Amino acid sequence: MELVIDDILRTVGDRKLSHIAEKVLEGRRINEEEALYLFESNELATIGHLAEYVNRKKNGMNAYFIVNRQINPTNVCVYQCDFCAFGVKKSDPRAYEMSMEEILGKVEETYREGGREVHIVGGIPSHWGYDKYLEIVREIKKRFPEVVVKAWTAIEIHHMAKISKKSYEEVLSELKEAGLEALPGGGAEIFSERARKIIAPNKANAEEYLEVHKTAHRLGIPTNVTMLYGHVETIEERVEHLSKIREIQDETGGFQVFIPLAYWPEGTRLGGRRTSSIDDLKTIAISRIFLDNFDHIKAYWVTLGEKVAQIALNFGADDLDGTIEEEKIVHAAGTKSAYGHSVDRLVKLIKKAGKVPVERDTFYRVVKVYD
Ligand code: V47
Repeated sequence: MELVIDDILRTVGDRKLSHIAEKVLEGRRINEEEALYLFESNELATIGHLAEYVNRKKNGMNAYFIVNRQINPTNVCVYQCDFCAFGVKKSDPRAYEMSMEEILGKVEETYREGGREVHIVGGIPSHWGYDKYLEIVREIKKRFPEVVVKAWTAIEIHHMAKISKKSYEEVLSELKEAGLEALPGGGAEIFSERARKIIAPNKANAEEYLEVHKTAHRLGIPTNVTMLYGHVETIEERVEHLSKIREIQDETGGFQVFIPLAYWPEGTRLGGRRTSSIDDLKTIAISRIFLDNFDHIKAYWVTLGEKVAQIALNFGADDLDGTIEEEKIVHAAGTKSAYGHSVDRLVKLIKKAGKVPVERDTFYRVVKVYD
């Protein structure tokens, strides 16, 4: 690590950045204004070094992945958010809905291949009752008790509460009883009311999303949290998003990992452009530096692409997500990454990035080290 510190101090050319670097190296928290300064800075290498310094103190040379599968039971969605190319109306020729047998068949495939987790999220169809969400969790857990069910975003939980006229606490307790063990981080998008009004005006707002997560933490359900960036949000709104997350983590400690999600525009009503790799790496690195109370930052290879994800593992990220098998949401919006990866491929990607591949479970317990 000495070498990294020397490099950082040698390359810092401006006084403000130098002051921020000192704070980070001393393990002190940076404030919103300093995070903003980093976003506005072009000193990408310095920011990356600092982020990697923080990451190595937390995770050493480990880079994590999980053998998992994403299952999206339906793409029918009442919300029709402008940034999303996955959700469609029921009448759309692309609309699909998986039967329970199909869902269980996918879980079985994953289980036979050593899968530890199923990550289940989908569209929100108006014809599904609350029981449907409970039944999917219950049936999977009944047939495959060893598989961890990480299911339903805060948006889906909010919807379930609305249609069942129950509180978040009741819904989450009943899902936990049925076998749900963790919540994925999807649906956060960007917390800013201004930007949310443009990209996702109809679904649960930031307060509701965060209240679901806080309730889950109180009930002992760990959750992940995301930020969709690169659409209409400003840099200030990104920092505000990170700040809200850090505040809640201080209160509850229930977030396992932060996942910045780069926006893909193809096939969306919102349109726009792809993020640059410089923006992707900066966002990962600043997240790592700012979120000092998070253990893990995920470089989601689906949105970043495999190459940038590898670089991100040296810019503060310590996790690639997993084998996934069949990613559908970001592929609908044009990502050119694979739909899934074999364990061999993920191990190679991590080794070539200079890190030690570590297979983990949903809760970041080590399953196998590929030394
Ligand atoms: O909430 C939708 C995003 C998310 C687009 O918790 C898009 O471990 C880019 O949340 N371009 C779902 N992104 C994926 C997600 C996730 C993925 C991996 C791991 C975890 C975890 C969570 O995908 C949505 C939305 O923010 N998304 N459309 C798009 N056009």
